[in-house]
Amino acid sequence: MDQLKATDRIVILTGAGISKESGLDTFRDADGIWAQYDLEDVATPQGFARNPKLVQDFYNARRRGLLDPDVQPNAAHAALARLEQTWPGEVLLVTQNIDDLHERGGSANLIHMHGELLKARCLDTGEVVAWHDDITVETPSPVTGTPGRLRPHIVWFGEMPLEMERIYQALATCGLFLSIGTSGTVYPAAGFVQEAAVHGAYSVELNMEPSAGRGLFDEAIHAPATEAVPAFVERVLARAAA
Ligand code: BJW
Repeated sequence: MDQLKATDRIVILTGAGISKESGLDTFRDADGIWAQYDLEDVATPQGFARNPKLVQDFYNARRRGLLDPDVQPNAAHAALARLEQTWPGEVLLVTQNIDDLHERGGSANLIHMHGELLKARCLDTGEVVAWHDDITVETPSPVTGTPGRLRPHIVWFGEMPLEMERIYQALATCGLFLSIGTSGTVYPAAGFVQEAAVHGAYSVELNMEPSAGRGLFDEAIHAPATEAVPAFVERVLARAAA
């Protein structure tokens, strides 16, 4: 990391592991979401077409979980907001998470590449609206008034993640790439480290355990996010002061 300059852009990819200590489940840990649900049923367009009620109920439960007052941003979310606010160069946070804990933690320059749980999308117009309530198979779209034409604003398997052009532009021009709390198994996010590295970025993984892409990073720190991220952010900010 010795080459990192204070004017360099930093790109950070986060995954479910960063929100685990806030009380939200990851996907692929032993107690994770995919141990309870078949992803083909709840996270694909085909699953939604087969059984919309099952999919709406799955996201209704997760939306209610996110809105639980006990679920709050943790020290890792706060540290990334401090980095964005203090680092002289640009800090772009790209999250795979559909929760809003980064925003609540104070981050502003943020892309939700897999969508947002507190938004819904009209199936007829594509319009995206803020949404905090349950959605049933009869809920009218607030855009057209047609019942049953509203889906969670989530990117499912086989669908194109959001804002990819902006993400790849940032990856091609960053000096530091961080990957935090993600297993590195879902593409295209799992390939971001190679994209950044090929353009000369220094890359660091911060995760509880070695990810699928561990060998692709220049450095790895394996510890809970609430410990590893604040300490690493202080290390980066020390470079701005140097
Ligand atoms: C801690 C911790 C603590 C725990 N501190 N750490 C074959 C090869 C390559 C690609 C493909 C392929 N076949 C299909 C594909 C493409 C497919 C894909 O990647 N599949 C793979 C499974 C193989 N990808 C897609 O379809 C994507 N779209 C796409 O590629 O578009 C192009 C295209 C379009 C059209 C046609 C064809 C191509 C879309 C992917 C959508 C992902 N959606 C989900 C669900 C929706 C959101 C939701 O419901 O929440 O997004 S899946 C799920 O996985 C979710 C997550 O965002 C995503 C990543 O998971 P994440 O965040 O990494 O969580 P975990 O649980 O896996 O890992 C957590 C980590 O944290 C662990 O390592 C823990 O150790 C750690 N941890 N506690 C720090 N306290």
